[in-house]
Amino acid sequence: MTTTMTRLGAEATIKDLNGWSIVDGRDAIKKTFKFSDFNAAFGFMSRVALHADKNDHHPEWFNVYNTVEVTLSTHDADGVTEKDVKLAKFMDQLTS
Ligand code: HBI
Repeated sequence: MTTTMTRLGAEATIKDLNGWSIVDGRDAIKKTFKFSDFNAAFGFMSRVALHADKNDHHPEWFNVYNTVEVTLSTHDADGVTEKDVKLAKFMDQLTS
């Protein structure tokens, strides 16, 4: 399966997603995930990490205990692409 590298723009993208917002001053999207504890947060990160590496598309993220702050952008395109949408949807599915 091929994935387009066309920049979609963060604004257009979040309409299609659940709870994501635009990063200030950057063509990127972000979402803060909250879990019951560190174990649940790290479980989520582990699942996402394996998926991300398989697809060669990786999140920027920051974890403290039960909170994972995620930023998605396609570095090679310097903006939000279909790859970010797919990864965001994967994360939303894991947490829905
Ligand atoms: N992850 N978010 C993101 N954006 C990229 O452009 C990217 C990536 N992971 C790997 C990757 N690109 C590779 O194609 C190389 O650029 C290392």
